[in-house]
Amino acid sequence: MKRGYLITFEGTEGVGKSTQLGHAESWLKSRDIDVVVTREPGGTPLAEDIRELLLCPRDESVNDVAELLLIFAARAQHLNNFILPQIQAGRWVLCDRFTDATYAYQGGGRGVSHERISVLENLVQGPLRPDHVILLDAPVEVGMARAKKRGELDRFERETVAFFERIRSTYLERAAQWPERYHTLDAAQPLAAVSDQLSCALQAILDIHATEA
Ligand code: Z5A
Repeated sequence: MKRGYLITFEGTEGVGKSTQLGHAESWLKSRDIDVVVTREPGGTPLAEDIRELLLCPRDESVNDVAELLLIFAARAQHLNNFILPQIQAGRWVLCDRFTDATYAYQGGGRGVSHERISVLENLVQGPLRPDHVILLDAPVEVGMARAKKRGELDRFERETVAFFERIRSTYLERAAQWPERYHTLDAAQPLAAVSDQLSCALQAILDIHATEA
């Protein structure tokens, strides 16, 4: 059986990843593609428990390496118990965030070295990397304003504008480094216009894989 693909959705907070992931799911399903949707941190019961630990605001300061290890612990569980079996069964996995988020948040945001992240990436994932990354890019203030409308902020959402600016820059640097893998959308546009951009990106992805056996 032909293997499936891993398509991840990335961006700073509130840019519309979850919303557009729903659009991608419907768009692909309407073209008879077997799709499953998941998220990080999370995606299995244990990984969702780790997500709670990571997002919950707390008085104790969280050490950067402890945060990094928790993220990769959740990823190891999610990858082996969910993502890989789905890809091997021929399904397309749409994942709300993956390791590009670690480079952006823990690397760009917290200042953990990319070399250190890369060691864990290789340990947990071996050679696996997302086949495609949909990057929703918008000025930080736009996403923050959208996220704030939802009420209670999690531990990451309480960070400063400067923190999210570093994250956005890291994503854009990575998109420039791997243009064949990254599809960057202007997420500051109205919802329907972003969905139109996403449909074009998905068509391009379908065209890329149409010729594969
Ligand atoms: N994290 C990490 O540090 N390291 C890692 O390796 C990983 C994650 C994997 C949880 O992620 C946190 O984990 C995340 C980074 C960290 N924290 N932060 N910040 P998450 O994905 O669950 O949390 P999030 O980034 O904050 O996602 P979000 O808040 O759910 O935002 P979103 O999915 O991008 O946006 P949305 O929910 O689709 O839309 C937000 C609102 O805007 C909503 O009301 C929409 O209706 C509205 N919206 C969406 N698009 C538009 C447009 N185009 N116009 C107007 N309004 C819009």
